Amino acid sequence: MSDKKQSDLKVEDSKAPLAGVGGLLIKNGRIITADADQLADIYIEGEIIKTIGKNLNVKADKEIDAAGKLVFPGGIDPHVHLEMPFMGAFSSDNYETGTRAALFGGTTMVIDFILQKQGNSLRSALEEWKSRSDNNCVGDYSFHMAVTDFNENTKKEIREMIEVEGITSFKTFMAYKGVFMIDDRQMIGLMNEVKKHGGLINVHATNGDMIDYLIDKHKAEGKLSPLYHYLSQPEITEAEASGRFTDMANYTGCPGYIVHLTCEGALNAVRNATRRNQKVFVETCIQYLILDASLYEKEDGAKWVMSPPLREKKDQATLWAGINQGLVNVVATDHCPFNWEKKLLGKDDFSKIPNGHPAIENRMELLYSEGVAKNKITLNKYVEVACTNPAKIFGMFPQKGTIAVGSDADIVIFDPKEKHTLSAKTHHMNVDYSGYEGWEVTGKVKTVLLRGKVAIENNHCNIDKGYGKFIKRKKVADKI
Ligand code: DUC
Ligand code: ZN
Ligand code: ZN
Repeated sequence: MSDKKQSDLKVEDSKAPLAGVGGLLIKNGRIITADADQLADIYIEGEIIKTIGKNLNVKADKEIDAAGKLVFPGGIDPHVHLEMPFMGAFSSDNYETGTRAALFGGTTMVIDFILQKQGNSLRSALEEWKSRSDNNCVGDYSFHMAVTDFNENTKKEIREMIEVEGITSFKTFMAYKGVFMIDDRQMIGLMNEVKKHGGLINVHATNGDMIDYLIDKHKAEGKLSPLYHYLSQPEITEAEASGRFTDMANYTGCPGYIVHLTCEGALNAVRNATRRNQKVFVETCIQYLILDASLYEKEDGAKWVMSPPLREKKDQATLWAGINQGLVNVVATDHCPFNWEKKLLGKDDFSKIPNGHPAIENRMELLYSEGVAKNKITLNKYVEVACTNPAKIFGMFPQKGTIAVGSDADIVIFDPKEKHTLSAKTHHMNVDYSGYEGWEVTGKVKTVLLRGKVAIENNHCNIDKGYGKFIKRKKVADKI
């Protein structure tokens, strides 16, 4: 263990006079941030971290002994879909069950997606989403705004979303034609407007026309099983769109963020773009790092039908390497659960299977177990991609995403040795299967604090819906 990197851990002198009274003290933990690793105590007053130091002299109301444990900033999952209307169903976790499950898994904040309806305003979409989320979240949350119809009216709403609502990132789809997809002309217009006001464009970067062609072809040939969902979205569809998106972002000078990047071809497109010193961030999701397309040949392959689909082992290797090269900046989930009954809507036709898979609760533990415990990434890198980079990229740092004096006391106490098994029988997500049933995991989230409150303790959630706060975000980071 290193004791020397301390750049964002401000550590007080242990012989200092009384550092606080009341409040909550976490003692003897091994505190990990994106760039530090330190044995120290954390003293919290109200919602905020007041002091960090060795052997703090504090008379606290409550003490938690974290000896032998890792202490991380609360996880931030910037890609979730809660209670989202999609493909004939609503995703099965609502704002209460989804944010609670997230907390059980060490994620204290999520960013969900509002979807504009084509022909309607961004404002009306925001109101619709607020009607489901207001006062219903257990954990903290924010929204990205998906622009599915960029026109003169939408254009006027961009500034207001950023300046007034604190919604600074705008999602675009290069696929799902007729529902969510915008064409390149709209993309360029939106990029210019978003850039002008200091925002960021998120993109689902796959070539919708190529995919629609392949779906129709497979269906005409009677190829209808979940395997053909995968075969309708080959790597080239993602590589092409990722390259086109980064070219358009470079041309307009707008910062970009590619969501759920899955494969070598797409990452190579970004690698090229970064040679132009362009600001383009990359997110992958936990499933693309650890699951592969062989699952589509199973009888229950619909469980893993998501877009983009799972890929090959060589793509997993590329993504792990991309994390270590600093090309992949974030590990999220694209949590979008549907109960098995809904997945069966596509039992005779893969194109009718609601796309999405549940992972909001599993991300932090799986990334630790498969990444850190198997020596693929360091502890600091783990915190960087799961907590700190999402906060920086989406304009919440250092309020969120780190353990530092003055930051929100969003903290995870983690036992790196405890082994357990993932199962739908024990998870807290509102979905009747697990994509990781029987998966043996090393490392367990034990205690979670959200803005100073002990939210999760002894496998119990102590806070109710309504505690979760909407976080207004600042303009996007210039660099991370
Ligand atoms: N992909 C999914 O799998 N689900 C929700 C939306 C998306 O793009
Ligand atoms: Zn997507
Ligand atoms: Zn998504």
